[in-house]
Amino acid sequence: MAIIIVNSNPPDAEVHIDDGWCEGADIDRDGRVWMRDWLIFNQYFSPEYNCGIENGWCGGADIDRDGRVWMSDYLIFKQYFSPDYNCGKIYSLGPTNNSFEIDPGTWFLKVIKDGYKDYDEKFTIAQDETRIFDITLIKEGAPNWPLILGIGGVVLLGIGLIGLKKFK
Ligand SMILES: [Ca+2]
Ligand SMILES: [Ca+2]
Repeated sequence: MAIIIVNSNPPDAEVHIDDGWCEGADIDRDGRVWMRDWLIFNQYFSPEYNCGIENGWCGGADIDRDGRVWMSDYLIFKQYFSPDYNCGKIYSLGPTNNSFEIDPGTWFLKVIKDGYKDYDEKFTIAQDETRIFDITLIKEGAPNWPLILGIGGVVLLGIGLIGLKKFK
């Protein structure tokens, strides 16, 4: 086993880990990598570095968490693109300011508290390793998501899908 110690400020947040949700390509975590994920992915697809914890890694579209949604993310995304439900599950561990035993491997840590942005971090932990996370949660601000996806978004989706087919 491995051990993670998760502290948060403010305390009393919920700690979840998941097994990667198809390496993070299942952006909306519904169990498959499909149209809704593509919409989110497409919205952030850009060579600019502007993703981080403060914007939830561009809504999760920055799959490899390197700060931008670009080719390295696209390669992971297209690998899992399928209408089948075959992505992972979430494990609820308990409240923060605790230690938890987990299996070694690569995990996504999520710390959730009402009124605060979800904290999200990918980590890899070895057998018998102990890792400490000291997390400062950020207050919820303006909504992350545009409320309306305009016609432009639909057109981009169409172009994107044609592009995806070509690459497949
Ligand atoms: Ca999905
Ligand atoms: Ca990336």
